[in-house]
Amino acid sequence: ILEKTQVPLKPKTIDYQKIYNQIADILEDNDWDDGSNGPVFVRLAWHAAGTYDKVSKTGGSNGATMRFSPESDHGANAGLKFARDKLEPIKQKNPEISYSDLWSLAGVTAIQEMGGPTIPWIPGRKDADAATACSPDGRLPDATKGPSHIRDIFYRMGFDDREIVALVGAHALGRCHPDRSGFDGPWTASPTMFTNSFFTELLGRKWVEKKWKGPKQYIDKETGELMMLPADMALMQDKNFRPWVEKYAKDDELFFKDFAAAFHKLLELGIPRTGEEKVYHFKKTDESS
Ligand code: CCH
Repeated sequence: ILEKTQVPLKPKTIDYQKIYNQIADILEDNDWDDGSNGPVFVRLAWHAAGTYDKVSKTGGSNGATMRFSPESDHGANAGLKFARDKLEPIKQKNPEISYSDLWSLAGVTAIQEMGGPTIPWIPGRKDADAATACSPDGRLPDATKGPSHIRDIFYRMGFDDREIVALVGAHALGRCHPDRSGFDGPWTASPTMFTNSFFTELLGRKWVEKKWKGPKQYIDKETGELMMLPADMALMQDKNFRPWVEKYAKDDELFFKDFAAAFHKLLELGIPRTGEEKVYHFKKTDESS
């Protein structure tokens, strides 16, 4: 017979929309890049999750292992400490949310608030308490490489060609920093707005190799102000990727729908689920009345 004292306490429900709103409040930042912390939050959520390996079932956003060395020092994660530090006050205000949920929620918030699609989101990630759970280096894509490398990396996570192209459409946002990746410049003229412009720019401009001492990258011939990585160009050059680039350039609704599904899938990689969990659809702050 189960005594009353043995009945497990109902876990405290967390108001995730409230935390979403708090993250939305710290996105605008006039001292940062193009005036928004959004792009670097998206990159944090992606690099936390994109270490997943479907065969060994290791890596992924569960654990928030990027807090620890060596994962925090992996070359691919250069600059993401800024993002983690900017989210720390939100963690202090809401100690009940795990870092791993907070980082993935920050990615969702940033995409939605910058005008992107609603991303269904599920909480429940648990933080690891030691560096032993860190993902090995080399699991995130190398921007200097071509289609076969991109496929190796994303197939390992469980994505197909269509999902890969949709996900890289996030490069509508943000920019490359010489002191982080070594590359330089934004992909689009509106780096704080989530649109399909990564695809329209990729197809619509003439891209030439940038003449400089830095790593190989492309700039647009006309203005020299926009950039593409070799890995971005690969999407246009590969015969199975390219049809998706063309579809998403023409049809932003299709892009939004596919991106939302693929980004949700990315954030779920490696998280134990029963299928009974509540799925959240957050209200954007400009429509919360
Ligand atoms: Fe990315 N990305 N990314 N990326 N990325 C960089 C910046 C951002 C690659 C390389 C780079 C995705 C896929 C890929 C963002 C989101 C996503 C940078 C510059 C490199 C290099 C970093 C710097 O210097 O600060 C490569 C290669 C691939 C795939 O092959 C995916 C998937 C996503 C999300 C869904 C965002 C956002 C940024 C801008 C960050 C910022 O700080 O502005």
